[in-house]
Amino acid sequence: MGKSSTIIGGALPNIPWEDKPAGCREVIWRSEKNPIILRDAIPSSNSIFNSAVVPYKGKYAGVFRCDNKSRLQQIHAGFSEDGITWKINDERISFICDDAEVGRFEYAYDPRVCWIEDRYYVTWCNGYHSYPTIGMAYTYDFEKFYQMENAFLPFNRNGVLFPRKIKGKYAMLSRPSDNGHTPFGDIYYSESPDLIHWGRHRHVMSPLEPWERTKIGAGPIPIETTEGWLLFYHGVLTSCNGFVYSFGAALLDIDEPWKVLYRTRPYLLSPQKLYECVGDVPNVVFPCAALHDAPTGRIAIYYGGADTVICLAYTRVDELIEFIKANSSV
Ligand code: BMA
Repeated sequence: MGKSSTIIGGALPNIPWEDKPAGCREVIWRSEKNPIILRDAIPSSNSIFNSAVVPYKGKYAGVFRCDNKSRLQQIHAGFSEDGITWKINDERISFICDDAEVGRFEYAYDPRVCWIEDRYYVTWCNGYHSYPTIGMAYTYDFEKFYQMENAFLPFNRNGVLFPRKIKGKYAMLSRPSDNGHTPFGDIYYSESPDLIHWGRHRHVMSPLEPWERTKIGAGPIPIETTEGWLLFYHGVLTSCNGFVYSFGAALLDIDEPWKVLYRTRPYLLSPQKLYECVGDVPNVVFPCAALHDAPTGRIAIYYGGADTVICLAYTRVDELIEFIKANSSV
């Protein structure tokens, strides 16, 4: 066997964790506590799913997709001692923005949160003149959020920042799309000197295997490892009964992340449990965040189930990377 792979990053000793159940043959296993956040966790919500959590002051904070009872898509801040039991604000995030044209709220969904240098950045799918694009904001405390320029023109979704500059530039993955349920979609890479102006766009990857044949999109913030950037991404199959959302993983080159080194031929997790198969949109697992503990290689993945609830799954970096390499389609 080769050298074991490790995460490049800090320690998170209080990461949510459950050991792999005896007899489990999968490289990723679900929490016994799933779903960890129910659809009605706050009084105003129809559903809470596809959300992002990060370590914050020795505890956890997050930005949650809470569709309200008029089915408006909104994002809310939340806090947790342990990453499992959450207190989510009942009011949506009210962004501070000095440009009324950018700050005009229409809808917001599928947030990601990324610590870069000295603050947390939030990216999300942001309604701009009725069309989806990548909204951006930063916060220091999850109380005040300062809205920045939209990163791209419509139509775009699944904007995911890298946690550090790459060759002196900030970097983001995104998925150009359309105004509907988008029956296509590749992942692209863009860079920026200032997190405002984005360019030097590069193609990263297209759908390949049957489970992801319709479209793919980046999930959690990529995790830096000794083997490259570890990216979890969702892939969509169009069945005779509609879309099926699963997720897999890829390893991207550290300095030129548009170069895919390996990616999983089989999915890592597909909708199979009741809370993934039954809900407002059946048959969806949609990861938006992953916590990691470098010294032990433990990874906790947060994903939405059936566009209704939030779930947790676990893996270990060395086992996962060995699996990706041994089961790669590139
Ligand atoms: C996508 C996004 C996701 C959602 C998925 C399945 O287009 O809207 O938020 O989980 O569809 O409905």
